[in-house]
Amino acid sequence: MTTPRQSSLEPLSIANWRWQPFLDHACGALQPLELEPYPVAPEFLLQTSQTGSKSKPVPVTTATWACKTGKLRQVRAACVEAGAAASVLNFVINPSTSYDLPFFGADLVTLPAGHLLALDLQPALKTDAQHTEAVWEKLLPIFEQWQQRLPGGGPIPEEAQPYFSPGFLWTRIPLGSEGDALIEEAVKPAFRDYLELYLQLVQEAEEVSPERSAELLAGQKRYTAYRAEKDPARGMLTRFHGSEWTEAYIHGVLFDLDKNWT
Ligand code: DBV
Repeated sequence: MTTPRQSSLEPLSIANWRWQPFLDHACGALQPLELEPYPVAPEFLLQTSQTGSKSKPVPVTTATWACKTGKLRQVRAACVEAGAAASVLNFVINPSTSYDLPFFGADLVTLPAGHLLALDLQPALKTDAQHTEAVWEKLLPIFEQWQQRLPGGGPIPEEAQPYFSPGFLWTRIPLGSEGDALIEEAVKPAFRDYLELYLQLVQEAEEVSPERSAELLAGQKRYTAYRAEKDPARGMLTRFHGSEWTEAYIHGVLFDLDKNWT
């Protein structure tokens, strides 16, 4: 059961959802900032459905937690709980283009075949040293510390390269108690460290010129268009909630920069 919420900022709690402690941690870490609700239509705040077979239906919950601050255009968590079929926390922070900041991206995905886990501070302008150097210098030691504890995630598409940092933590972990322990002992602290560094960068960030802001906006638009076009969750969400709802969610909530960039 998930209690309906009036606003994206109200606490989100999904029963038996594997990634709840990660969302709780992120919401807690954001609390010191002045959080405002981010407008999200009711059908995207909470959507329920069923998957599985007619004789063995599995309830599905997809819910959104979101907010904004003076420096962060949109902070949003897409949360999916579908029992053994899927459990997902996709958490993205989109900074305002008035600040030279990367995106925070986390994709924590549990499917019947295992866990797929991605964490990164993703650049809007990957080949621009002014945008990346200070971030990568601080991120790489954190990345190295946790990466050595985790199996590699395998190849990622060549076309995705412009959107990753060298601190892209990407792992696949089998289901079961050993995997659970690895998530607790390495993925959870990595998530905390990446988010802590990100929030430190946000705190230190100072406003940039309108010219710089225009460059950042162009980079953010490329990134967002890529993520919306290639969203690996499209198939799953379409199966759960239909194509019309899914396209409106992807373009209108998850990757909405084109619609809501002011
Ligand atoms: N991914 C999203 C959103 C999701 C989501 C909004 C609402 O961007 C879930 C949910 N990711 C999701 C699911 C899968 C993946 C896979 C359900 C499994 C798809 C499947 O196997 O059916 C990282 N996520 C992946 C993959 C990568 C990432 C590389 C594998 C893609 C593939 O095999 O085709 N997503 C990618 C990434 C970030 C991210 C780098 C940012 C850190 O969020």
